[in-house]
Amino acid sequence: MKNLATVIFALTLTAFSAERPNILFIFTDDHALQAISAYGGRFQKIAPTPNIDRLAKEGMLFRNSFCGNSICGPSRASILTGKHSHLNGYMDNDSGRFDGGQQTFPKLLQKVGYETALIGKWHLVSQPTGFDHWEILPSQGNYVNPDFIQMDGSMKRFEGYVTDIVTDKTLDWLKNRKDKSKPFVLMTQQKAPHRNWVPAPRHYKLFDGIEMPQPPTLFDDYSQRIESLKKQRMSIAKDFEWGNDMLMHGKPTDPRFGGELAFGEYNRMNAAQKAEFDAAYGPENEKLNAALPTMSDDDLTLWKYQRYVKNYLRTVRAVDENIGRTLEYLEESGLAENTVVIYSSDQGFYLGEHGWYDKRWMFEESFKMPFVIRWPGVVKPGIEPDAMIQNIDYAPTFLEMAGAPIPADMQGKSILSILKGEGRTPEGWRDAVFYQYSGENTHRVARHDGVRNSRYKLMRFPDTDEWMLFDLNKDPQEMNNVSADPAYSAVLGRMKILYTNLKAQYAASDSIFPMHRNKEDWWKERWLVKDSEIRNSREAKVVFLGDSITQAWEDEGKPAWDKYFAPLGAVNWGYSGDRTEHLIWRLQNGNIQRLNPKAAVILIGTNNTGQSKRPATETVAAIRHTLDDLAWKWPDTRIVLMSVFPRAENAGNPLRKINDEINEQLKALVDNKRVHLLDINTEFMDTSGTLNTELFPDQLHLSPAAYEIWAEALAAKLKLIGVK
Ligand code: SGN
Ligand code: CA
Repeated sequence: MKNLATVIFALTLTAFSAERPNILFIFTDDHALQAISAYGGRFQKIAPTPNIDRLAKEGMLFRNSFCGNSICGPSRASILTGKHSHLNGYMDNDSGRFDGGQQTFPKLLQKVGYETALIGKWHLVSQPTGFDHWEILPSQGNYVNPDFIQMDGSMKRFEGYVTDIVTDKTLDWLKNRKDKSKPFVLMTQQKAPHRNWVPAPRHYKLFDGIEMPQPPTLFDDYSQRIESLKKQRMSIAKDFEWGNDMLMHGKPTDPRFGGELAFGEYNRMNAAQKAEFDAAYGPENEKLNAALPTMSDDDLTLWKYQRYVKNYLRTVRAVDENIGRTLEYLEESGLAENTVVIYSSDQGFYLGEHGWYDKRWMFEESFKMPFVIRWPGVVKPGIEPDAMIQNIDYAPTFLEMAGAPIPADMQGKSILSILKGEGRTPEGWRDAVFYQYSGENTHRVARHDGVRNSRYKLMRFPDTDEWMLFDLNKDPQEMNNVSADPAYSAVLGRMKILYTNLKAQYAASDSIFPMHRNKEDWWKERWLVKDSEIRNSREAKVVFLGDSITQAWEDEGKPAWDKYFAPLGAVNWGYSGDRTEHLIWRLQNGNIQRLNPKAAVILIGTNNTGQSKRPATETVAAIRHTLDDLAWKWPDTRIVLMSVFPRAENAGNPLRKINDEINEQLKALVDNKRVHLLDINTEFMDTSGTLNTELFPDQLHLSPAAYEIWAEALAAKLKLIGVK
């Protein structure tokens, strides 16, 4: 039987190879739709993108293409896995690291005989997996004379401009493929047009003397929306650096420049490159320096806007030219016919809308991703489908293109039926998309999640417990939050239901979305004190992470703590009332990452159960996320995962049962190497499961005697796993 299956599989493969398409995924960083002329917008005539436009004309262009989390790493992780951030584990760039052991579409394509390659920006911290060939930029990469990490881990520098070099490498790979009988998937991923926008020398003077049109919201005052909007640090007026962002260097005379300027990319240039740069930018910089003393703040903002978008669009020009080169090669080589070409970017971007640069917000400009696809003979040219698609759809789409099965745990949907069906939205296709940005220090954008359908957008800001609702038909610029407008109360109600439903559908939950409790004074106080204490606890061997039951090692548990754990310099990181999302927030913020403990003891989850009866699966997913997070933060730390303690006197109590379910599921998270389980629950009850109320006086918290029992068992466990 097994042999027959193998034969059939091999036959299928051979049959496939003839027709299965190659996939060329051309992907950039931060390319806004409004900077692609095929999408229209204000730069259409001034800064056209003829080669991307050509792809659109010969293929399909999706206007309703969205990101699930508008930043780099998370978008890329969702593309590779077909899953939203909370399931692939890469929630933010600050603390994320891609778990390359997980299922990804390149690995699945390898299994069905595809050759896989990735060249350019990666930004997922861990090394690529699932690629037969890769050559990547370290982290964000550089525009000027970039370095590339090689497959053996070494770093090589290449002279020239990054966008050209990534394309050279792409074409080289295509030309020199070893086994040309195999179909391929090639991801060619540009740094451009990411900050700091340094153009190719041939484009330094492009757009000189041209006045770039402004968005109507350049001087947005953020009225009619929540206060959080004012707190971001991505404002053209206030947050640009004169050196790195405005491309100035040296020591300009006017004090408003703030002294010596840092311009990192300039420092990478050789003498000839510097001379060429200075010849191009020098005169205009001098002019600004001279004019500055009499310029108003608004005039200065306008100057910055002009410089910013020109440089941004110059970097786009190089992207577009290189796409032209690539398309030409596909034709020359005869590959064009059987190669699907996709153009996309990890998220959109603000080009002055709302006064901003950068992304992160669920507003249209950064929520949207360009998505243009050409597939000769399959995709009917010139069509713009209406369907709402998202980056989680790419993986299942590529798999279906290749005739590979789509694993059930991928959350995206293949768009193949849209591609083959002349762009019509298939029956039962989604009518709304989900978004979640879990916060980062960079640019101080408040964490938020939300949903958008074809007409409305609902955003929730958990830190301030606020909502925003926009009517996109009447207010496409999203200037007027109507969540408190009585005329929209029914819409708000419906959108909140949609929000709850989509979250459930994607197994996203409050349990896993980082959350602080700074509104509660005692909590904030404890956070500040504990976080500063940590700086003096570098030697701590054991860290206890949890809720009130952990916190109370400071009270009921103190005698036991002093005896067993104080000698280890243990740190108590318990916060009364905390749920999993609070622990996730605490691990994402502050100084905790600086510790390097031998062991961490985790007891969390009973408040997910007790405060809102959340299902066990949700709580366990959050605990799993915490364990993954710690695998990255503290790779050498042993984890003692405590089974959640029993609650309520009676074994049949519904809350007790949820905790029992949690404990059952926790077993699957344990490998007995890094993560160890300690379950001492039987110590606290009789054989019928009735809780001993002398040990648990309020049927939830422990008495001093119970702490003594826990301490003894835990100390033994720590010893067993080598922590002394
Ligand atoms: C850098 C940029 C930020 C940008 C992040 C994330 N600063 O930190 O402006 O938001 O990357 O971008 S820079 O001056 O170093 O360029 S992302 O595309 O990787 O998500
Ligand atoms: Ca990006």
